[in-house]
Amino acid sequence: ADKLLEVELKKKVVPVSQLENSALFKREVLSLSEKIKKSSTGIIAEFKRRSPSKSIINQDLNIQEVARGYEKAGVCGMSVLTDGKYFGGSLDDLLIARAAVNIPILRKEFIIDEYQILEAKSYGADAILLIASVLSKDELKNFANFAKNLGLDVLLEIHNEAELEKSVNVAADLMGVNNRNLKTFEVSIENSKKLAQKIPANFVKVSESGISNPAVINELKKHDFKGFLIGENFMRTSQPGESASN
Ligand code: IGP
Repeated sequence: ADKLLEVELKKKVVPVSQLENSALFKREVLSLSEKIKKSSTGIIAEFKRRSPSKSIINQDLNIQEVARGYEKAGVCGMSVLTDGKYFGGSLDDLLIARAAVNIPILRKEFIIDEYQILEAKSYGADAILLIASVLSKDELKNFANFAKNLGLDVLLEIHNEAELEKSVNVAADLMGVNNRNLKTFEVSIENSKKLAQKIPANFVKVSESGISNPAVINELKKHDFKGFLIGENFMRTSQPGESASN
């Protein structure tokens, strides 16, 4: 599992100038954090075909249909995995989702270079993920500023107190507590509850992974969580949108 966090940058195929000149790069970005603040449900629904911890989740789904289902269900945003190696996603998935819906979209990727942030915007994302366990404090700061300058929202993911300390001064909009340990794949909702009160109030709090029912969400709401990132629970079904509306 450790390999997951040894991230390699794929080739920079498209020149930066071309990314910056794309039509999607110039579109008006939708704010995920603002949407969540105004919402009473706070669901960010993920499109994830497979994962290193669960192997195949669902290979048969059409992303366009799933995206429309999620939008119809009234979710705050959609998370699209673009990592191919471990999650079976791609930038094409991002493009298809963008063309299908008009809700904020998060590019779910192991970001280790500014290039990927430019890419995110030019393929239609509204928000990016930065993972504290893969980046240094300076990288977190620089990448967050870079994304904010492009008008993108930043979801900063932490898993423990050391990562939280490293992240408090980063200009991110949302702070996500991953309930899954990316090294051991262990999942515990308690992790969100434990870290909640230590997260500064300027961040919209998001709980990520292993959320499987409304009771858990209600419990997390008591700990001031406003956003809930849910993948597998929706993706296991034949109609993720239907699951998201329940
Ligand atoms: C969704 P779940 O357990 O509902 O499928 O989890 C999401 O939190 C998870 O996919 C995730 C993730 C990540 C994936 C959280 N952080 C970082 C890849 C990289």
